[in-house]
Amino acid sequence: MHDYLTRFNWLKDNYESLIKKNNQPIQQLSGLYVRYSNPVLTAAHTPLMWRYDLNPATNPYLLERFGINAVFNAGAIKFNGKYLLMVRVEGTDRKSFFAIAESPNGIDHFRFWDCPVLIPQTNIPDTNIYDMRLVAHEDGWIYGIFCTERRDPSAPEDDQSAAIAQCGIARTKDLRQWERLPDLITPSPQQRNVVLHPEFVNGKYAFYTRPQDSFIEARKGGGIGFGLADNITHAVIHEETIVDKKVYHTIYEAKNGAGPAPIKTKYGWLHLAHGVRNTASGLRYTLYVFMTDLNDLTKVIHKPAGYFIAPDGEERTGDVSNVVFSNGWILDDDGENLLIYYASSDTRMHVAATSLSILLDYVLHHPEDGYSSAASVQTLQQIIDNNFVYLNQTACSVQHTVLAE
Ligand code: M1P
Repeated sequence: MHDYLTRFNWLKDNYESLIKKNNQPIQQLSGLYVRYSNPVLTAAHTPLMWRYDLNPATNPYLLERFGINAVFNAGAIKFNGKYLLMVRVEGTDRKSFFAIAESPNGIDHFRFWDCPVLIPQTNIPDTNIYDMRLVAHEDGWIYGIFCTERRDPSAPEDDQSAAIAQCGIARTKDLRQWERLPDLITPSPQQRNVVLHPEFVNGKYAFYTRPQDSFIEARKGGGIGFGLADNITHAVIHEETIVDKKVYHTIYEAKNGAGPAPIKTKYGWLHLAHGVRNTASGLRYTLYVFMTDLNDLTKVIHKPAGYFIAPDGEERTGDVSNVVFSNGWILDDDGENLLIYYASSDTRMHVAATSLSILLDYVLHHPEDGYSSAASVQTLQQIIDNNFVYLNQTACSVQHTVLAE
């Protein structure tokens, strides 16, 4: 009993000091956002009540009875004045489930609600559910759009990894009781990273999709798609239009996917997405930003070149290394402060803080990709020339010409 109590107090003290840790901003060279010194959520943030049977009669050694492997890819929403993350919690058994953690300021002191979220099943039970996008739709519901994964029924017995990913839909008014709706039906054999648009479009529900032919690779599919469904209780998309496609030798050459639901601004809809490229050490996931037209949601009108957030420092390593992934952001009530929640390497959650003004400046003014080295040099030279002019000196390119003569 003495050992039990010592261990219990040690666990409790460690847990409380982790939750109470203050997060410090870290300025970034880019000026686009600030990172924070600590992840906002890790596996160690999950309540002791989940991981341990606290009864010394049945767990005298106070061993973990339920292992949590990782906490990542969270949907986000501000609700009743609190910043909520609906997190993908992954057990050591590899199954994911959803749980909500709450913070008073969105930056630190996130604490999980007592119980995980129970998402009802459809008549084809999910094997694994993950990556929820929380969307407050103008119809008055809060939707949870997530990935549901089941074993591919056509796979031979010796293939135990072939899976089919589809889009699950649940809705709630209070984030506690969830109603499950039938899965989204689309022309694509696999769907992941589906996001509901927050407004009706021509009286219909609009979705961003990611058509793909196989479970991991986009192959002939890929790109961020867009489609309309007549209703949400039996959501069917008959036609997917590609809004933002894969492109050779970019950060989204292998595949890409929508992040959180886009934010409406006076210039257009602001999107955060992830792009995936191939490297010798495997896939690299980074985040990028683009804007679509207010009247034509399938038209990209601004798209800065390259990534907005890439894995940095400890973010680079984890269960699936070299990955940043985001499916949640919160634009605060002032319409200006913007918190971007992103996971690193399928392991932990972080926050990056910025403002809508900065993000708009970025999306409107950061140079676009010219899709070649020569075009990049031209873009760079233009910036240098402008700087020389601004600094009241002869433009660099002119100097070069003069020197060469
Ligand atoms: O492992 C990296 C990510 O891989 C998937 O994303 P995508 O479908 O774009 O490849 C998802 O499983 C995601 O959860 C995961 O973080």
